[in-house]
Amino acid sequence: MRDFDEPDADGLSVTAPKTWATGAPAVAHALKYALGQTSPTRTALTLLTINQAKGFDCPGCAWPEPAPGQRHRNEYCENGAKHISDEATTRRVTAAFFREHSVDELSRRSDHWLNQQGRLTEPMVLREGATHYEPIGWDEALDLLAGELRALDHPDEALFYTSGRLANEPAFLLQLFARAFGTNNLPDCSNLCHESSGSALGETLGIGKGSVSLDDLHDADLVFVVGQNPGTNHPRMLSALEETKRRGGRVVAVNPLPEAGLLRFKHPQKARGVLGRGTTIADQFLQIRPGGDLALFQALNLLLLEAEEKEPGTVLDREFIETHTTGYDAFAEHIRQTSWDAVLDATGLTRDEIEEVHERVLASRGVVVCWAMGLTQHKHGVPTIREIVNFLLLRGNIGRPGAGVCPVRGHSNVQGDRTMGIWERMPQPFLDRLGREFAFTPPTAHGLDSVDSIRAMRDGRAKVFVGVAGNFVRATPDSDVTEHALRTCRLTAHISTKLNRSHTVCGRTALILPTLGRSDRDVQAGGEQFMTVEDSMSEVHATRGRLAPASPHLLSEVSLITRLARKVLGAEPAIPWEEFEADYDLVRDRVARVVDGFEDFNERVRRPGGFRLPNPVNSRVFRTPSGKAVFTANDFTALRAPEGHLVLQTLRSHDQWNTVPYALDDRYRGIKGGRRVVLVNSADLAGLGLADGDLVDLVGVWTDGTQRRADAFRVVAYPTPPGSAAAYYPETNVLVPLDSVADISNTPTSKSVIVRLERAATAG
Ligand SMILES: Nc1nc2c(c(=O)[nH]1)N[C@H]1C(S)=C(S)[C@@H](COP(=O)(O)OP(=O)(O)OC[C@H]3O[C@@H](n4cnc5c(=O)[nH]c(N)nc54)[C@H](O)[C@@H]3O)O[C@H]1N2
Ligand SMILES: Nc1nc2c(c(=O)[nH]1)N[C@H]1C(S)=C(S)[C@@H](COP(=O)(O)OP(=O)(O)OC[C@H]3O[C@@H](n4cnc5c(=O)[nH]c(N)nc54)[C@H](O)[C@@H]3O)O[C@H]1N2
Ligand SMILES: [Mo]
Repeated sequence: MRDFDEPDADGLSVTAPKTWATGAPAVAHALKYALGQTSPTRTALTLLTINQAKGFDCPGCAWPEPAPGQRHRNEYCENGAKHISDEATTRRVTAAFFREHSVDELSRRSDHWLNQQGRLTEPMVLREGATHYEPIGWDEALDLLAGELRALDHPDEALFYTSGRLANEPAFLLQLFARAFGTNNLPDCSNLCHESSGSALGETLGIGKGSVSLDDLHDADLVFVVGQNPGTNHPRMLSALEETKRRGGRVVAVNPLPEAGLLRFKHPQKARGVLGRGTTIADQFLQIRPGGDLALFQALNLLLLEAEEKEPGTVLDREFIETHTTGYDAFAEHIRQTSWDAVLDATGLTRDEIEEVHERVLASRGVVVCWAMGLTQHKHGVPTIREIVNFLLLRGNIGRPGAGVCPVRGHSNVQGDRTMGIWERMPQPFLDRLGREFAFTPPTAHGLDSVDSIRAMRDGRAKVFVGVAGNFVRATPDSDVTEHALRTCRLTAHISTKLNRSHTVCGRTALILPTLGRSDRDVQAGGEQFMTVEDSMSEVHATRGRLAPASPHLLSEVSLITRLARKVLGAEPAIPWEEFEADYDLVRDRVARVVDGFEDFNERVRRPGGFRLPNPVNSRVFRTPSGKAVFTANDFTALRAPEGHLVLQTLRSHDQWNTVPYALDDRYRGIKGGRRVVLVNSADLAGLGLADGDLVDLVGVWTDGTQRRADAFRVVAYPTPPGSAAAYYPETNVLVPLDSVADISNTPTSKSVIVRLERAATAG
């Protein structure tokens, strides 16, 4: 499928990829984007309060802030600044805009164009059979949605999708509402993101979260950065790694692409960073084949076992293994079967490279492994992360300073949303506490995750879709199938700040319910409110918007959810929705009683910097059935495309935030002015009879014989490992089959799509 009205590849220019990230140009880029969206005063007001103790949490990513006294005046990055300017924009989407543009026309606009129209300003409805959205009052809009929800044969015919933009208070209320209504159908962006991490860590360590703090990272002797592009997606992580290195730690980066930020970093807030060569981040860079990480860690584990055999008692932490783990014997036996030929084939690395990493491990006491989508979005994502846990357990690198697991989260509050109960399979003890607190019996059957929600809509089992933040249609795989699924709904409703494609792929009736953003001031009957978030390292703190709301007609997410709940459930003395809307402290009081680790929530979150949730793993308490950390035996296979095909990964450019491209450049990779590019190494191109600059269609092939097509991509010769390619998400989501998911976690395999390149019939 040709992707809407994306500009043609003609405007595109390609130069050599960069070998360093951040630095002075980054700040200039951020300011340029900010001033293109809003006024200098608003720019100053927003950028100066991002991530400051009394300001708002940067919605750019989930990387933690240093303790209040140690923050930079500008504790944000280029991309966070772009992100916040995008929300603080002075551009507006009004009723007149919707009169002018039909839904059909809007559905043919690009993601970039839709986002550039500005902030949504008033509730809109697309009535059955209509061609255009029209204004609707808040009361009528919520009545309409409540009426459709009440008319369902069963609450499980409703879906409540959320994205990690949602703060804790509305997240808690949303899951409470869904469960009081009678369903656990709470699919979220985490299903598409770090679900594999949650599955693997929950099973092996008893909690699906990372264990390290910023201090642990600084103090580590060795940090692995695996399957992650921090220069673009977590720029502030580079400052942390710079500190690790300053203290003598070492960094090993594992990635199929030589990403700029992994190689060298120039700190934008320090003079030497702006002027100098910057810090070399990776002491060792392993250009691994896609999907090869499980084999790599298995080989490292084999080397550790062999080293221990040679010098017993010097390599493994025997005492830790004995006291705190189970499954070691079966694991060790399995590891001893590892074949080096198979490892080298799967990883594309040399044995020397792997031995060098092994030497670094032996020389290091504290080891931290960080990872993101390069691991989770593969078929074997869960076993890969389990193998990383094995690797850390062997030397007792769990539950002591300077060591541990660090899944680097994406959305600023994606971790908090889970803590608040946004999960289709929340554990029974949580449901019991929730039910006791609010005097009802929550449903116990597991709900639908994101992929299963698409199947349910497709098959007519789900009929009302409510999206709270996010852009479901563009975040999910198999775009044609997903769009069709949404169009079969009786009603689709989106609580959003900005226009996106999900608003244009509508059920029989559709609602746009515009809401306040992070940077907007939130005033309720009980006065000015703040909300709270939890970052990637379990730090919980307040976030408070400072700007006048984008429009006087906006409702906060809390208002929207509580008002909807009242309309659907009626007056319910056990759940004081109206009081919750007036005063978010009252919501936090309830969170304190339902959610582990939130005692005295209101008091503690008002302290500068907030508080850190306890992670039992750090006291070597493992909430697994055996009460111990679990060694697992995992099998790897080499990820290979058939002859004439490539393994395609779908990733982010530097100028996008998830489904929303802010601009059409990817500076560090040398791409300018276009997004329809496919990066392939020169040897593969030669073998395929193609050359840099050619125009091709990407044709996805799937095991059931079905094919999927994304048209008109410019070929860019790029140092990808043999047999693999890369292109941007969401333009390539159309190629990811709905049934191509990670084992156990059900996460789409966005980093391994089998494609072939067909010369495009016509240029442009
Ligand atoms: N500016 C900006 N910041 C963001 C986001 C954004 O869109 N823009 N999104 C946020 C969100 S929600 C998330 S989840 C994170 C995502 O952060 P990342 O995970 O860094 O995002 P991706 O662009 O998907 O990059 C995946 C990386 O994994 C590598 N990779 C792919 N396959 C493999 C593999 O098999 N093995 C290994 N070792 N590496 C592999 C890719 O080459 C790439 O460097 O970023 C968050 N921060
Ligand atoms: N092929 C492929 N697909 C992927 C990925 C990939 O790497 N490859 N990555 C996956 C990952 S990691 C993720 S996390 C998902 C992301 O999926 P989502 O979280 O669903 O998508 P976003 O692009 O973050 O959503 C952007 C929209 O959120 C709304 N929004 C922004 N701020 C707010 C707010 O404060 N409140 C409300 N109510 N709305 C707001 C705006 O209307 C905006 O248009 O995509 C996934 N999809
Ligand atoms: Mo994500």
